[in-house]
Amino acid sequence: MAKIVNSWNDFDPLKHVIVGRADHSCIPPEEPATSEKVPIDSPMRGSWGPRPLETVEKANAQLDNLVKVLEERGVKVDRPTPLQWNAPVITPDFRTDSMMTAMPPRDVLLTIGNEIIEAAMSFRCRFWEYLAYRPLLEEYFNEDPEFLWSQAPRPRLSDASYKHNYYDEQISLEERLERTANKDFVTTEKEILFDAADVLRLGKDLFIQHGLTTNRKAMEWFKRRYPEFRVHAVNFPGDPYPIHIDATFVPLRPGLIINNPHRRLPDEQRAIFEKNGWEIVDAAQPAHSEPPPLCYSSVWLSMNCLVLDHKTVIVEGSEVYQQEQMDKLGMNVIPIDFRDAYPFGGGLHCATADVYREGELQSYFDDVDFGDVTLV
Ligand code: DAV
Repeated sequence: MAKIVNSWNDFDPLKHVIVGRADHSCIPPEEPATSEKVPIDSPMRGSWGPRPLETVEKANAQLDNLVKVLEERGVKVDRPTPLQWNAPVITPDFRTDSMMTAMPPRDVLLTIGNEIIEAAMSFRCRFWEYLAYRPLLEEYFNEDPEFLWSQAPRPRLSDASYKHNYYDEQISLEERLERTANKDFVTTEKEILFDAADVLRLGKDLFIQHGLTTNRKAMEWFKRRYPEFRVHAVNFPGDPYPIHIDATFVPLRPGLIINNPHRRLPDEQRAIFEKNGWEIVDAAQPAHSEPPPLCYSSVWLSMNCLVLDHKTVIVEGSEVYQQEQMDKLGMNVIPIDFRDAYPFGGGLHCATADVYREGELQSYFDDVDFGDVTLV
């Protein structure tokens, strides 16, 4: 029987990956978690339901092209089985009137070595999203005797999981930034909540962003669940909507990370990297001043790249400044048009989830005298 699942970081040679699908995607109705993420002046506010079919088709065409490029380079690609997302979610604790998508597998599935964990996501509309990946996980389980299939404790997502009246009036950008700096987010600490895309895996160290989609209790869970790992809470004060670490802090190879210049890692946390010989460089400016229509994410999807190995990276086709910077940093860049997929849940990193990367578990941070600042 084959070894199918193995991945300890985002940069070792990629051999097997899941690429999302946009079919049946919906804009979910407002709920305590999502109303905080959708900017107040976005046309997505107040309108929900199935996304226009022509936008689904365009996104799927770009996702299919990504699959083709990966397969041409010898990467095996699997695809999820989307549900009919235009249906309510009803549990003993809440009701919401539609689900969302199977476009960003990165949010749902966290691969740590030979384990894939179904995340404890905070959006009610994403409560059943992991079901789209079940056919694949069943297959991996049947074929790979070492594959560990896990699910984080299922959150109940009752009203107790959210702060209420958190944004009952339009709040200013300054106030949002202040809340980020004060680590004041919409989710409470009632239960364990995290999106997989908030977890940056660097071998034995997990850097987890505390933000709108991941709380401190999740970090405590990681710490107890993986005692052999070092778990670090990181926070990026310049981000008014801190959701997912992969348009903020993106490793390209051992020793090199690009950091969103508007969301710099605080100095005391930077020191950990510098002390261990890592270079953190400001990412290039995005080529666009606005995200595409009906998109949740910011223009910083420019840095949401998919690293294929220590020298090769896929970058969005129109992001010329990011491509140029990657080139200067010694990476071979494969440009791929992907903006039509952005509205469905993000960029090239979001749209994928690791199944197999070559390489073993390594410790990249041997100077482990981190002080108190980042340890949970
Ligand atoms: O900058 O809007 C997007 C990350 C999506 N996974 C941003 C973060």
